[in-house]
Amino acid sequence: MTVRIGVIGTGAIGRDHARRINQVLSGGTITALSDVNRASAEAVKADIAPDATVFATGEELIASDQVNAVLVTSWGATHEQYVLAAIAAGKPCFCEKPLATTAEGARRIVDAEVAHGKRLVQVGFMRRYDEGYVALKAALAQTGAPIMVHAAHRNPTVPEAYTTPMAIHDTLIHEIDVFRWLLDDDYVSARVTFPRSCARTHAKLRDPQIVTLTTAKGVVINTEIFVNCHYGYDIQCEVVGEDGVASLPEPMAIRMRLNASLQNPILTDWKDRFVASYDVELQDFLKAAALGTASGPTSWDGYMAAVASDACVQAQEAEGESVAIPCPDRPALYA
Ligand code: NAI
Ligand code: ISE
Repeated sequence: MTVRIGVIGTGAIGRDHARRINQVLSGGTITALSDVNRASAEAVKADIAPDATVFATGEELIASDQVNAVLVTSWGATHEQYVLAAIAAGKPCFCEKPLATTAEGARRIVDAEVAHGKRLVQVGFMRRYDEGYVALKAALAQTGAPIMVHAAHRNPTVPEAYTTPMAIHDTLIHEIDVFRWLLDDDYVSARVTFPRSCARTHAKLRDPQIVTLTTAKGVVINTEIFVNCHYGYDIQCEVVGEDGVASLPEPMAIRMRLNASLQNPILTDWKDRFVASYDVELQDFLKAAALGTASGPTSWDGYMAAVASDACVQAQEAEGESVAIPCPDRPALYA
């Protein structure tokens, strides 16, 4: 069966996911597009999905019988309404991170999916599909029980509208999810400290910042978020265990001996860093959607990430103070 996909939000990642579904992956085709900026949806139709219908609203797209599954790739604050509409229509839905911009919003999605009684939602936490993180998780069997994690999430630059809390719910949210998965653990507290801000930032963005998360098993995770690092897109992670240390591999790159130096290029764009992971996560979505369900990161994972994100934003405001992170009971649907 070819899954007929409707895409809501055809900006950077919506366009890229539409491309991979129509040009790279198997089992899906883009039949519908919608964006509040209609010209953006029309441009994706012209460039990638000539047979797709452009709908005026996401709700009309979800209701259409041209669509059996939905990709929500609009701005984070609009995800909840579309995911809830997809669940109400009984259609599998891939939602980019964040599932919702507040824990309450993500909980409404969990409750709706539980009431539906079957998984319909996959959250776009693509790092769980990254070869490097998968290998790192496997290596933890040899390095022994984790004690500490040292990590960094560095972007060369971010748009002018990016503010201090976005470092958590737009950027750190990837680490928040991937460390829960990597360590098979949940968070109990968060603390944020700020070094002096770098010269390239602006008044509404304290950058960089250091987030310390403590897990239920007592692992302490330090993550640097530095979104004006200038030199490249760089994701680092080192897990210190009882018997050894395991590190996330660097992306494949050609090492050159050139001009009296040993050089190793560094990527500059998230699209390139995780290109293979996006392919694998969406192939997984298409496979499950063909069966009328979803696999991969769940609404519960999206909710738990939102709970931790909210606590981290509070910890930013309480600079240096520890903020507790609740750990609610997991519904049986996500066991
Ligand atoms: P973008 O700004 O390039 O595109 C978002 C699009 O959504 C725009 O075309 C905008 O007009 C449209 N839009 C906004 N509100 C809408 C609404 N109510 N209904 C329909 N369309 C609407 O943003 P980008 O970078 O593509 O990000 C989109 C989402 O994807 C965000 O949630 C972001 O966090 C996530 N993302 C995930 C990444 C990952 O690595 N997994 C990487 C980049 C983005
Ligand atoms: C962006 O939305 C992403 O998800 C990227 O993976 C992340 O590195 C960046 O900081 C976010 O703004």
